Amino acid sequence: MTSACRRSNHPAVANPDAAERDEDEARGLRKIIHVDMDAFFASVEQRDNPELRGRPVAVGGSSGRGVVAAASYEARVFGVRSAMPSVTAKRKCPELIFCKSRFDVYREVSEQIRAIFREHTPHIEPLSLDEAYLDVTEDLQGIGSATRIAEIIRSRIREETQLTASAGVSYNKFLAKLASDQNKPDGLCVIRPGQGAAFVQSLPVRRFHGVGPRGAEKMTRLGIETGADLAAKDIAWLRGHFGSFGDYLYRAARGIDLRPVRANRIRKSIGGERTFHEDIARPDQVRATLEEIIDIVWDRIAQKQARGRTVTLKLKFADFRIATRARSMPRLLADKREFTVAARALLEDELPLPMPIRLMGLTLSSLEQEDAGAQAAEERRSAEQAQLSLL
Ligand code: DCP
Ligand code: CA
Ligand code: CA
Repeated sequence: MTSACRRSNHPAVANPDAAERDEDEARGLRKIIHVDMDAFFASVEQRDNPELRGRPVAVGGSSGRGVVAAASYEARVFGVRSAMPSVTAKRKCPELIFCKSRFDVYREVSEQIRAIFREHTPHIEPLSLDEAYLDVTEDLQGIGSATRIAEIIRSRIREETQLTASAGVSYNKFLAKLASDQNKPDGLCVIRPGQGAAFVQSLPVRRFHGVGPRGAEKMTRLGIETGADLAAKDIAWLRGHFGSFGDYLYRAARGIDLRPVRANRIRKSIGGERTFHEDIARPDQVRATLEEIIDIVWDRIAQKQARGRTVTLKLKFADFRIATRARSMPRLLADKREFTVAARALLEDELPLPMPIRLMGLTLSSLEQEDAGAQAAEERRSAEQAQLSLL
């Protein structure tokens, strides 16, 4: 379609010109790849059963209420799509062959492709079994060109799994995801700095990640069909109609996306609470309950290997009033004993209770990773500067 995105199925893509690359780096632009497997479940079934190759295949139940989970590209020619009732699919394509899903195999392939991603970067954000964002601004093998890395990954996936993947390369997640969809199946698309806004504005808004069919309908009602229509609206108008999603849309329409690739979503707190069948008030009962909650919550903390500085006790009284009491340490709590001491002290300060409680909860916050969060915010700010400089 647009000149921004040439089709390229060959591994031997030349590295982008070195001067151009240095310029991106000087601007502080990131290098993001989005990889997505082609007709994932259906391709796995075709791989494992040669009789299915080249034929229209649907993964899912063929019975009355079944739906199609995945359709092979041969089936798509007939209009068969994911989430379509199987009855409809059969009507559109009488030759359609139905296969049962085999999640253990899909999970295995998913693990194989993630291992390939890890050869290039630790910054991997999976969106589902068959796709992920990779930040290769600084790649582990020092290859330097995101386009080259995407081609290497695609050919490694083919080698290891006998399946094809498509990839999109750009300077943010939003554009990389649009790009991976552009030349499917077995395609690659690169959106270079300076091409993002024009690329986005040429597309129908239903292709934007996060818009969805309902969102697209609402936009049609508002007279918005393409990225260009969206770009014509000011931010106040977008916020008025879409709330905080309006901010995302405003930037997306200009090819700007500040979201970092997140290997693990940053957790702000970890905890648990319990609502009682009958309200409790007696100090011995309240203390015993606290001990149980300490055990449950500490298990979770240990499982996630979380470390934090703040312990918060939450009490909900019979009249539904909620009291929270927190205690912060100057350093990370070392172990369960310190957590217990803090929790008990918080409760003792509230005893005797002014009235019975219906709920008690405990959380640990000011977690270790929050510092990483502050760093990510800083990175976002400089990424915004860099992307704005393209406009
Ligand atoms: N899936 C599902 N139900 C849906 C959509 C998808 O069970 N409504 C499953 C089956 C797909 C897999 O998730 O194979 C990946 O979904 P994609 O949306 O990435 O679609 P495909 O990989 O099948 O096709 P494409 O080549 O368009 O990516
Ligand atoms: Ca896919
Ligand atoms: Ca997918």
